[in-house]
Amino acid sequence: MYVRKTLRRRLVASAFAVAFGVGLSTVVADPAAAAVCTLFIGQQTPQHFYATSVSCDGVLQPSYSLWGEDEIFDEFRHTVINFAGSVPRSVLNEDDSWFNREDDIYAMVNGNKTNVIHREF
Ligand SMILES: [Ca+2]
Ligand SMILES: [Ca+2]
Ligand SMILES: [Ca+2]
Repeated sequence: MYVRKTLRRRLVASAFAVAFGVGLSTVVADPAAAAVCTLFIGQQTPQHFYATSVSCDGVLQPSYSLWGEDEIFDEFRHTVINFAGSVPRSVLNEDDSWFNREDDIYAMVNGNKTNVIHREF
């Protein structure tokens, strides 16, 4: 009785693992979910603006949101629409305390997170 129960549990577990494995590979195969997105931030202009842009799989994105990465909660900073990626320094200067001045900026686009740029803006 006990042996039979254990066997049944094992069968259920392995069936679940197979189903889960198939589910995972389906997600990975979906090109929309697996887009590789890259954030670019240019140099500061004399007016203290920075050009930002995001490309996913080589395609420039018209809109995305900019976030500051932090220890507990990441900070939402700005939404870019219509390729208007020029943002004032204050948007990117997400950490400005005496013990931490370095900023950690990434973008989100269609649920995809870009690289994080660590710089003092
Ligand atoms: Ca930060
Ligand atoms: Ca911050
Ligand atoms: Ca800063």
